[in-house]
Amino acid sequence: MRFHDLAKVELIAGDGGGGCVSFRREKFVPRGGPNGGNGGRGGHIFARAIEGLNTLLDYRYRRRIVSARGGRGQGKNRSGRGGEDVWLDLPRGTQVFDEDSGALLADLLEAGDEVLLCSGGRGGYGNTHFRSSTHRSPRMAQEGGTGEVRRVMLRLKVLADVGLAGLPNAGKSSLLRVVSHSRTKVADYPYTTLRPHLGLVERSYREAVFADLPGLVRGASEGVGLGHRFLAHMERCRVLLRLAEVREQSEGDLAVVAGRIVEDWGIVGDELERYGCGLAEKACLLVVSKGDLLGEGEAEVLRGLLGERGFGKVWMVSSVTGMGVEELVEAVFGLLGEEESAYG
Ligand SMILES: Nc1nc2c(ncn2[C@@H]2O[C@H](COP(=O)(O)OP(=O)(O)O)[C@@H](O)[C@H]2O)c(=O)[nH]1
Ligand SMILES: [Mg+2]
Repeated sequence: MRFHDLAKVELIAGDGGGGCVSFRREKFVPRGGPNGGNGGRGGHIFARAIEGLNTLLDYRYRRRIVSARGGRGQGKNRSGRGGEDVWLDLPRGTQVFDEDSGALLADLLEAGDEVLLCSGGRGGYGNTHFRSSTHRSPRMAQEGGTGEVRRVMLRLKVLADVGLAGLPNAGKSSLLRVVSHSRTKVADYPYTTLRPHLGLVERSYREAVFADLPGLVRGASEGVGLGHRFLAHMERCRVLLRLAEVREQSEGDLAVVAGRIVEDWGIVGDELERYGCGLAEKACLLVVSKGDLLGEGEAEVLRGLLGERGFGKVWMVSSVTGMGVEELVEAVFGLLGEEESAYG
């Protein structure tokens, strides 16, 4: 389920500082010329995508963001200080919409992508600016401009509808290949390292994007290997499939097979839980892969054994024979439908 992928924020850029009215005062110069400096510009408000953020949670609590005013101009032609700019740091994949018009202002895909959302007001001219041959002692200065105000909606795009989570060799890539027939329609996600493989899964009029995310290992949530990146990607999937394989080395002892499956699911589940960010609460299906390695009738026995251990609802599939694959896809579409109606 999507937890923190929407936030609304009001942005108020600082006003510009006013210009100054001032005249030189020097010995022997009875009436000096104007020397009022210009006001400083108000701070701008920018947004940028940075590495290492995964949610918009921060912006749920920062409803209003304000940048500083520009300083007033001063005598001796000193300009006012510029107001400091403010940067909104956002996760990659955040879209910024103007809340009132609904227009997409920016799609911040890569770390470093940035956009100016609100301009600070311009600084007002000091009276020096208004001097001319006919107007040698202007007593006027300009007010600073008003900073822009804008309400924006931030939305973190989901990476994929369905994420495949499992230890290396669990059969994730193979499953992605058999469920998706039209991979070419899905562009590679523009992340530089640890690129998830995406597959478009189409069944009659419905479609969903599945992501095969390599890199889950024990300790991933502590940042072992690329695990942390993997989990960050997972967070941006709506439904997870937790895969565990039927291991060939188990020599046909189904109790051992069941034990290993439960253990593998557990490792994956532990990492999801330790990572936090709502990963453990996401809609999740438990999948047993490589079901073709089971002999005649063994699938049912294994199902029974898993049931005894408290895993009553499992999907048994084979990417080799196609066993159980369509039932799994059906179940996934069912979950996605529920999730959509719950979150509008
Ligand atoms: N017998 C059998 N082998 C499979 C199945 N799915 C994957 N494999 C094999 O298991 C190994 C790992 O599969 P892969 O999809 O690359 O796993 P991943 O590391 O989770 O992506 C490969 O040698 C696959 O050929 C399956 O359904 N049945
Ligand atoms: Mg793989």
